[in-house]
Amino acid sequence: AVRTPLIAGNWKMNLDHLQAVAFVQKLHWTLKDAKHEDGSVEVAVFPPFTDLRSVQTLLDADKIAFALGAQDLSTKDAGAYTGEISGAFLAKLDARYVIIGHSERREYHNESDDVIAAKVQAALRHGLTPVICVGETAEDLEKFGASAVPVGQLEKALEGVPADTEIVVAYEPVWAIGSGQAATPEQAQDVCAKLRGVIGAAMGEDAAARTRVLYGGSVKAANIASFMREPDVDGALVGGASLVVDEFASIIRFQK
Ligand code: G2H
Repeated sequence: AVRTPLIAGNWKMNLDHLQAVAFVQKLHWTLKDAKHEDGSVEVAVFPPFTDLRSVQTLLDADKIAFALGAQDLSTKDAGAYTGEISGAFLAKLDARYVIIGHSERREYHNESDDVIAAKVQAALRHGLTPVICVGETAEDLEKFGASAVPVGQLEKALEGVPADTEIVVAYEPVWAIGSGQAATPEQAQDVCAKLRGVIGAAMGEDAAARTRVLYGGSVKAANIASFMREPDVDGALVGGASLVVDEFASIIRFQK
């Protein structure tokens, strides 16, 4: 199956709405005539909630071919849930994607596999494509090896997800996040292939063949090509390097 590579910029809690608009404009101009324009690479940005409206307005007004995503959503659709953001709100702002189960949510907000599975269902109710993040900590790696924890996390997240659903999976080893110490391409390939196996078991072989599995964790311009050469790595979820226009543009322009 031919899978369009996805380069996704997870801004985390960076760039206020004015900075966000300036950043997206600059990235767009830096990438003029780049291959995302012809659809051979998909680019997505994941700003903080408070930036979504301004970024969406800019993408729409200037016909910029970046997809928009949010970094989280509520398990609930509406109601007395102070501080929560509904998938319905995100869908109305033309968000196409939503990150679910990022290790920072799992760690700092105690998100369990059950909460993450409920968020996946919430995203699907509103037509959003979940970007489901899984990955092992350094301690898990030592105790169980690289794949057991992410495989278990993905099995839980995919419970009850119909075969024809569009999802994206991101393998982000926690020890590689923001550390400057990326996984090796071989490590990423090994776990991404196993995660594709989980998708196959949960949703069938067609879904496994068409679903994009990303690598994330200290991706930068200097290492993107080595990951993209691996057969089961279909793109990257980029944190720190997605905040620097030239660096992120170079990642988008990767050559295998
Ligand atoms: C992993 C990644 C983006 P960074 O969290 O989701 O961040 O590229 O800064 O390691």
